[in-house]
Amino acid sequence: MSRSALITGITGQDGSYLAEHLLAQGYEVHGLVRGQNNPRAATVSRIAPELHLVEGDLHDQSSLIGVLETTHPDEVYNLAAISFVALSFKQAINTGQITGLGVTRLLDAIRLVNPTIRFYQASSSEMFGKVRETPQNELTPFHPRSPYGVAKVYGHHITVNYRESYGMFAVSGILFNHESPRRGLEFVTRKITDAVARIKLGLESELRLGNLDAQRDWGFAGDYVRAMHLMLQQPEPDDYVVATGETHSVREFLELAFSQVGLHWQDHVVCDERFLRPADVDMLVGDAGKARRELGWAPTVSFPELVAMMVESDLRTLSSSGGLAAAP
Ligand code: NAP
Ligand code: G4F
Repeated sequence: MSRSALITGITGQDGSYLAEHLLAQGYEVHGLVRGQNNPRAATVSRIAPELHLVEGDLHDQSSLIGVLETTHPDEVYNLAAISFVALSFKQAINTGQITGLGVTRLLDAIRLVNPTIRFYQASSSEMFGKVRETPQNELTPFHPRSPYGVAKVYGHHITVNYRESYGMFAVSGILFNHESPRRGLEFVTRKITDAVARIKLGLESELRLGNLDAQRDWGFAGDYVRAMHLMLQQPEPDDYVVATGETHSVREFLELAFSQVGLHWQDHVVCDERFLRPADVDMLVGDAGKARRELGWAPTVSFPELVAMMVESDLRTLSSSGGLAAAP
């Protein structure tokens, strides 16, 4: 019999890649969609037509219980969150409710309906924040720098707590930044590649950004969803860092993205303090040694390949839509 999975956050970047990956492995896949007419549901259904969409919201625990009772998943992947760090400063309480407490609502629903379900929590390198050591691994202490990071630390600890308290197969994947042509336009990588394509096509002339010195460990989202699945196939539940082990600045990303279309970023980028954060994470770089050894996981897409993939995709999409399209 085929295995069954429930993915929250199905309309986000990772949701669609994970759905494709699990469907290719023969899973029956259910995706949780919130809202009465979520416009992003149609996009993910187009990407993964065999996906079953179900209604629910991390704010509403009875909706989660209902979904677990009707879909009977063997595995639950909790990808839903307010995931944009800048927004979390403006909506700190909402972020705590969804990105933090939402994890408990889902874990507790699983405990009540079927505690043998295997659970994946989408934890984040933002938990390391003001880093205590470099590179960061599973034992590095947390020092979050945003309401988002604080909420993710809560989500991480409650996942470990349900594992230790109730013997549940609950794991926390501490993933570093991962990007793709499906990345939301609010995140810096996609904001840059979309702008590069618009400027190249003559649709716009400038790009306004905040902190160009920030350094991130950027990988490809398609690689990272494989690690999520592998974590739930292990004999024992455990937590893993997933990262490339390389770090690059926003400035380096700009350099590569603009030069790919024969432009100089210095001619187009304007620093705008509206995009600075009350506190930022200066530098992240992960040590994914444990994931390599125990999961056999390794990234397949290099930093230059990732930038090229995203620029090419935005150029293609905008060229074919006359400058109207946002998501490929
Ligand atoms: P994303 O594109 O921002 O997607 C977030 C998803 O959460 C969307 O599908 C959104 O649905 C859903 N959601 C928000 N509030 C909800 C609620 N109240 N109830 C149900 N669903 C809700 O995020 P992503 O990049 O795919 O990341 C997936 C997860 O990994 C997130 O938890 C993120 O924090 C975490 N993470 C991401 C990265 C990264 O670099 N991408 C790194 C580490 C950890 P709507 O369509 O309804 O808005
Ligand atoms: O692309 P970002 O918004 O991603 P950030 O803050 O690193 O968070 C992402 O990765 C986390 C994993 O570490 C996830 F948990 C989280 O959900 C999300 O997916 O910003 C990256 C850097 C920051 O330092 C930011 O200050 O880019 C800097 N930046 C400079 N100008 C900008 C901009 N970021 C955005 N979004 N927009 C700008 O104009």
